[in-house]
Amino acid sequence: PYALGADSDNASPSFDLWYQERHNDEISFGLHVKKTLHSVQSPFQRVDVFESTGFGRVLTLDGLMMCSDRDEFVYHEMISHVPLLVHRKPRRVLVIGGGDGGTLREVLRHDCVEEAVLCEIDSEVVDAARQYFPALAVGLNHPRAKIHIGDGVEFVKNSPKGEFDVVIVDSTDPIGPGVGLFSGEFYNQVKRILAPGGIVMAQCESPWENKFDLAKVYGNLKEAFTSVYSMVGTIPSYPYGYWSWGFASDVQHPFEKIDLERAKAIEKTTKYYNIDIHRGAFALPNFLRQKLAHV
Ligand code: AAT
Repeated sequence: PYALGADSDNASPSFDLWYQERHNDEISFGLHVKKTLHSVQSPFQRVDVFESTGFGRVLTLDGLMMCSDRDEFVYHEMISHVPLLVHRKPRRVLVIGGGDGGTLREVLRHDCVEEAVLCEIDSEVVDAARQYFPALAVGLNHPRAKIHIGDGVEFVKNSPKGEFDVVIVDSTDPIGPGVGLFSGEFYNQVKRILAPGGIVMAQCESPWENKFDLAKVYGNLKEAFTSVYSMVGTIPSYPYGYWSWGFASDVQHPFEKIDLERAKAIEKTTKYYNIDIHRGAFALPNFLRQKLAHV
């Protein structure tokens, strides 16, 4: 009848503990917390895991939502399958960030990928995923995955020219350790380590967030690559529920030549991605077209 306490299995959402992500000084998103599971301060950020009644287990970094059991599939499928199904034959893939393992899990569904290298700055994220997110950590434990703990900016700078077919920037927001992963200088280095025909796919925040300069980040991508496209998708637990990613390449169009044979096999295993979604994800509303008009 009364509040049972946040650690109780049948906690009532009317009472107890709530998590709130403050997107800015005006807008926030909240979840009822069933149980807090983990909280550590790493040298880079605060890492928390909790069980929510609405979205299952949740990973936050410095209090910001990174992934939830319920909707992580949208982000991880789109950031991975779109570039991998446009590239003719992706053999070597680099994931920067993504320490939860979700992107690796999707990348390694592609049998043509011989090795997927992950460069995550914070080992505490990898450890938390292994302990609390077994469905994501399958990617980290995959025999064709190679985990490197270090700064993605340095890793890219030190990688040989033409080393990767696809680079996926699965990074945090452009604050804290993630800042360098949105700069033009970084994207130029990414271009250097891509083999001919290479593609970069980068997490690019919500088009609704006016405090984040989307045109600047897409502009930085455009400094390095001849064709840059914005892709959008719906992720309920991320700010505004509406997300964008940047697809950049010197030669590839993001959906005119999808490898349909491989895509048909992949779409049998996915919960969000399918060939229609792939094509439709590049259809942008006018307010976003306008934001990117000068890119
Ligand atoms: N897979 C979806 C979750 C993320 S996590 C992004 C990861 O990038 C984090 O684990 C963070 O530690 C790592 N990271 C941040 N900066 C660097 C860096 N310089 N080098 C390598 N890894 C880094 C993405 C969330 C999307 C944003 C949601 N608001």
